[in-house]
Amino acid sequence: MMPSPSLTRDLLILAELERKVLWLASWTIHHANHVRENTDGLKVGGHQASSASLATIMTALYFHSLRPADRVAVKPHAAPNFHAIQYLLGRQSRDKLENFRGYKGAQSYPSRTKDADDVDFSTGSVGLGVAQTLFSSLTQDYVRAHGWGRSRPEGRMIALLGDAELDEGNIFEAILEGWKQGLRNCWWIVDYNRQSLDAVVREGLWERYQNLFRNFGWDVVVVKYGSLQQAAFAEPGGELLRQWIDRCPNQLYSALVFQGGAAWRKRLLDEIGDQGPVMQLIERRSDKELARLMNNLGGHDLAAIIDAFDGIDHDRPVCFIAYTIKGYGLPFAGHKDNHAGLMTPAQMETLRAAMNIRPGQEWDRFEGLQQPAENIQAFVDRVPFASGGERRLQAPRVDVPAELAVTIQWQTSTQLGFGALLNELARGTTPLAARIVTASPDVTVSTSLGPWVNRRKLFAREALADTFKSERIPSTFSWEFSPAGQHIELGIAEMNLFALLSALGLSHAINGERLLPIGTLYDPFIARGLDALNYACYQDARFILVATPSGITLAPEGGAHQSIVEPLIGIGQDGLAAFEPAFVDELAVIVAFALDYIQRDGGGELSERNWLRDETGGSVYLRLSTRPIEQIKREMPAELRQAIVDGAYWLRKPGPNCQVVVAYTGAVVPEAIQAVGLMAEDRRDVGLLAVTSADRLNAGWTAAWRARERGLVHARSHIERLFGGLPPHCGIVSVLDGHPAALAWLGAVQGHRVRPLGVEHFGQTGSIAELYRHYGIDTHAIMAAAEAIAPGRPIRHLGVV
Ligand SMILES: Cc1ncc(C[n+]2csc(CCOP(=O)(O)OP(=O)(O)O)c2C)c(N)n1
Ligand SMILES: [Mg+2]
Repeated sequence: MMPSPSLTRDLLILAELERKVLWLASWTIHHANHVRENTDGLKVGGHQASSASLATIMTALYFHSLRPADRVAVKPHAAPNFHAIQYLLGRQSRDKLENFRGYKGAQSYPSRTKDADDVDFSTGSVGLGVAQTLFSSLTQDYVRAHGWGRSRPEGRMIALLGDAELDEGNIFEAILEGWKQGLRNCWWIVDYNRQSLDAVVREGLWERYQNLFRNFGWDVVVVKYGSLQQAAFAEPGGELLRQWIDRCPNQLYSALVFQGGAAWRKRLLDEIGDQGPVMQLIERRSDKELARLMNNLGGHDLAAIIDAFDGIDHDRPVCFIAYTIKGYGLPFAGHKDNHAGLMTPAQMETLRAAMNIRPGQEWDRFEGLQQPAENIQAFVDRVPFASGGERRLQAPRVDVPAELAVTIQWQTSTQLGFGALLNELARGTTPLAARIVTASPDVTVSTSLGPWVNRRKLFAREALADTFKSERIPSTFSWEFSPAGQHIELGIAEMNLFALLSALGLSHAINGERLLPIGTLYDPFIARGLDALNYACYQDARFILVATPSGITLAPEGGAHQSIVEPLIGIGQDGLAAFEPAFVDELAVIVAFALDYIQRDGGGELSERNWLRDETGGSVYLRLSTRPIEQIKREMPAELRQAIVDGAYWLRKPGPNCQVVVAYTGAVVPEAIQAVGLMAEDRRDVGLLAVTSADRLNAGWTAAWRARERGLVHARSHIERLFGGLPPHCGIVSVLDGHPAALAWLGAVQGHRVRPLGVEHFGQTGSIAELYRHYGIDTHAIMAAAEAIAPGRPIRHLGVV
């Protein structure tokens, strides 16, 4: 296809910009290694080869094809290109570029939270940013189907991905889910350089990908040959050249790219040079021209790429497989070891000369260009992508009442309580309920979301009736899909749940419409999607994660489903506030807090009350249980409410001569209460501490230390105030259905001895009583621990339980 005259004009400028992107990205990395002071003796990576591979495609995308509503996840190692492009667009500072990979400089991998140049989606852990675009597209559809955000045009969610990213399983889980959900407006552009970190990829992979994507309803566009190659194929003998290229193994092609023109000539003449006109085709070209021709793969040809992008006239998902050369335009192009390669100063000087850059003018936007600077600037000023103003959107906060209504059965579990709370919200007509969107990977009913879904329905762009209902077959659950539905049912892939929560949880910034996402899954399977959860937190997506059932308390449900490490994840995961309540009234307080907390975006100041980042907000993890527990009938004064949110309160306040404190979390509460009752006769002033959030309690404690070390001598955290009156000699027995380390630190708060009980091994099924006994978190274990840590007369009831 002949480009239009205006595109031909644009192509000249785009070619200049492409050179500029390649130069700036290469120089940025070089500068970090050879110019800026590097005190650590570490190589400041930067992946010049990996970045160069995408220079052409990214130039075409950002300076031609993207529209303001489009959102992009950039391959982690193409960060230098991204920063260079934003710099050329006037959206990145020279300062940040000069400080690439440095403290507060432009980030190694594009980061929504740490970069200042308008990153749409963070990337770094390969595969996750890619899936994120798919789920962002579903989120956009969800928002629009609910009648929100329609005044803005639909955006395309685009991933630029390395070919080896397709090795990550989460990509395939996402593709399958996308197919189920009717994915649209999603482009994945594969940088098909046929190299990963260590290796050159298998032959013919593109064909596998092509079949796979087509099977799931994607359009697949292979951009293999550049326009020089296409023109050469039309010359006499050209067809033979094309056939040779198609047959050439990846390794050999890469090796020849690295070796250059003379090597190409020798190889081509040896293999096809005796076949008439193709010899002339080769001989007509100098070594340099021949290398240029053979390097002119589709992914390095602006016209071919733009043609492919502009050729899409539908909203179905598209996978572009663009042939590229890793390290294109640089001395190590094609070399299989080039992933971490850095150009030497001498090589950089050669590149500088080729780019016409004078020493000292390396950062100049217009240095070395062949066209007048004002033409380039005028073009940049017209770039459609940059013409829409602020791309990071905002949405108002949705009001959350201080108290959520719920009817509490006298004996119930936190999981059922959660179902009842959502059911109550679903009955109302509040804006709060309207903005909630739930999701679950095939455990909707078994995590108690059923009543909510019955009322609020499942989401799909096309309505779909529940056949069981229309056939009048009795069923507890109505399974009706509609565009107004508020539950997204996923297949059993926890990675997808987290990727979806990450996308839903950024809707305020991406779509300008706030969603309050709640995802449910079984607690042990957090581990299945942990990297995606970490990724969601890293890019500051906001959601509530409800994990149930948990621990060994799920008893007969099966040893393989028991979770041990998750309370430590709750403590360790940045950006995630973890709670594990025992009673439903506590849960109601925590859910109300959580719905508000996930909407906060204030400054990073610590609250002087609990030394937590309560103004900044974050996401929330609720670890719940299926164990029915006798509830306490009580008032919920503001003070108790606050203590529950801060992480702990005295269920039984210790007296001045306290010998033992039992600190418990979650479903083991009956054992803790019983143990305290039974040892009351033999130990003085026993205290019972309900820990609703080991995470927040711990975070407040360490933050108060930091504040004191900065000179704020009066800083006191919540746990320090609670333990303030404890005599030094008392012992602490901590207990939870999870790893004991989650509460063991309590002993360090005031220097008390602590015996941490918890679960360190797993796998046995049985009744709760049998398992608590087996793993040592039952009443007996608590009392035995108390007797050992708080010596005194024998605890008489120890023999009874
Ligand atoms: C989950 C994960 N595992 C490993 C890595 C380390 N790593 C970074 S890039 C890379 C290979 C990338 O190859 P490809 O996607 O083809 O990109 P290219 O460098 O060829 O452009 C690996 C293994 C990572 N970033 N994330
Ligand atoms: Mg690759």
